[in-house]
Amino acid sequence: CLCLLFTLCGPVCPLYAPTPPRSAFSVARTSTMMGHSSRLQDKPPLTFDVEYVNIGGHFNKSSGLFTCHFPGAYFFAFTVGKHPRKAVSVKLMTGKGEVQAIAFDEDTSKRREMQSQSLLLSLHRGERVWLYSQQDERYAVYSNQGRYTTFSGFLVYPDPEAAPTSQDRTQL
Ligand SMILES: [Ca+2]
Repeated sequence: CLCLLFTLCGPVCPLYAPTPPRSAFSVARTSTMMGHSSRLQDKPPLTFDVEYVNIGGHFNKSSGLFTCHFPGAYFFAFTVGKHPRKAVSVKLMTGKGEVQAIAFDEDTSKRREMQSQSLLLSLHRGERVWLYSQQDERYAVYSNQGRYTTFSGFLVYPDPEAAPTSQDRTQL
């Protein structure tokens, strides 16, 4: 009987351990995205078509948006391909369009190359994270079935208030 077990071991009983927050994604693109100049001021997210992992379902590959469900410290990493004769400029964006980091290569040679970036970010609930590729004809993100372009992120440490407090556990 669980009631008896709980009486015996109380809140330290492993049967009553709360499920830790889980949030992790890893996605790839299998096609190139060419930049296009636009008079619009919007900065559309880079989208993806391959999903390796999407634990919690917090990343939407069609929209390119990650939405934080558990406040805490998150690790993000992305690698982008440079298209022949184009430059590459991809920014990691949060919130209302704040730039957090950039992967950049101004080289417009015919070479294909790759650039990457990684960082930890402290996110609040509902905050969004996405990649923005410079919308200009001089820029492109290269990829193909070899999956040059990937984006990954995961929760490292949830904020203390996101986890049940010892008081919450006592009330179980
Ligand atoms: Ca280069």
